[in-house]
Amino acid sequence: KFIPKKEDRFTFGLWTVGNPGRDPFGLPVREGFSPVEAVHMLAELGAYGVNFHDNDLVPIDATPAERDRIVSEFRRALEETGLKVPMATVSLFTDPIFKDGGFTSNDPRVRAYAIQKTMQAMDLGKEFGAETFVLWGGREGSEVDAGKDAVEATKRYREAINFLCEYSISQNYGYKFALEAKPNEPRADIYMPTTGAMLGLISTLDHPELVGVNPEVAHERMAGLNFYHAVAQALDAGKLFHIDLNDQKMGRFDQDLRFGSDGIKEAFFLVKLLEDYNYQGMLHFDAHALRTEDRQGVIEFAKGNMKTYLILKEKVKQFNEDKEIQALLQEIQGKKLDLPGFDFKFSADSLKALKGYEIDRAAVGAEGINYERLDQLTIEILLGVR
Ligand code: GCO
Ligand code: MN
Ligand code: MN
Ligand code: MN
Repeated sequence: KFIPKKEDRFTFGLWTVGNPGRDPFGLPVREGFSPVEAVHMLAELGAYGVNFHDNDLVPIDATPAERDRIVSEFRRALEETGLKVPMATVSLFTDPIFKDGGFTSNDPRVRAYAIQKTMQAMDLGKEFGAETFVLWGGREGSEVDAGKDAVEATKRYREAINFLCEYSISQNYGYKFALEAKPNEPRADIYMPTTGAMLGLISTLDHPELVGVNPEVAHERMAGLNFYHAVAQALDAGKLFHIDLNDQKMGRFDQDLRFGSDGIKEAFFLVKLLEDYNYQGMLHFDAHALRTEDRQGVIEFAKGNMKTYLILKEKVKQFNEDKEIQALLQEIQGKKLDLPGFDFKFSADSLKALKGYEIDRAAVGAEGINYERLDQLTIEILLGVR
């Protein structure tokens, strides 16, 4: 039970299980899984695929011959295991040239290189059949607002994404782009810090239909926001192209914890949202094992992410089938309005009916809503006593 299968569409970044446990204060504590090792390990655990930044696979200074060798070894591992590469992305944050951003840098030389590097990462992703291209602008931000005009930065961001959409069209790549917001880290303040801000940017693009979002649990929570709500808005907009699952305590540094390891209730409602609304995209874990772990710990970490998702999925089923909960929900959500002609859409009839509406304000205001009982039942499901 709770054994992951390909149909569950679980994916991991090469950078997640490849993480050697380095942090700003300390050296690596383990050897991360190399790309080929990661493919074999994840396939054995029942994952569907792996995703990568260009430089997770091919080092930035690789010669063409090295690139070819790496690509062919990686391809062989994928063929041997049947693992897929559904998503590709680009590192516009590691190399010193990006210290003040890529697409939004003040320096046009850097901006041009960032776009060129992204095109090459798109080419690389396509060699492995990637369909989604994630753009995370980790360095697109500032510490010194005097130095960069934020309106200009927004324009440059748009210009770069427009260019990349045209490139994808010109090459017949058919990519869907997924923009990933984060409020801070590594910059003090990152532009377009929330999923909602990204949705706003998308509506100003030349090809909004090609671009959606890649929300991440940790990123919304670092900002103290409700991730479930952010994902709901993206779903409603038809823009949930990808999702980064992990966990995070609010107000901390970027922790990248195992999915469901901290905010179990919010994780439950997230899984409920994805399952109830039949999200068909990849379930991507963007997290890494604690720095206390060796390679066996990394395997435990990888298994744990998937298992917790599957357990929560079962809890969702239980919640949806629970008679008492459903009766309560019927009571809470099934209220009737007795106002013929009014349907919440503006029309002459609707308007006329609404103008004549009389409500017993005091009585409705005094009705209890029963959320305490509902929430307690939810907790009892999560704690396994129902
Ligand atoms: C982070 C981000 C990254 C991105 C990745 C994909 O906090 O570092 O979540 O892991 O998801 O770069 O573009
Ligand atoms: Mn992150
Ligand atoms: Mn991170
Ligand atoms: Mn991420």
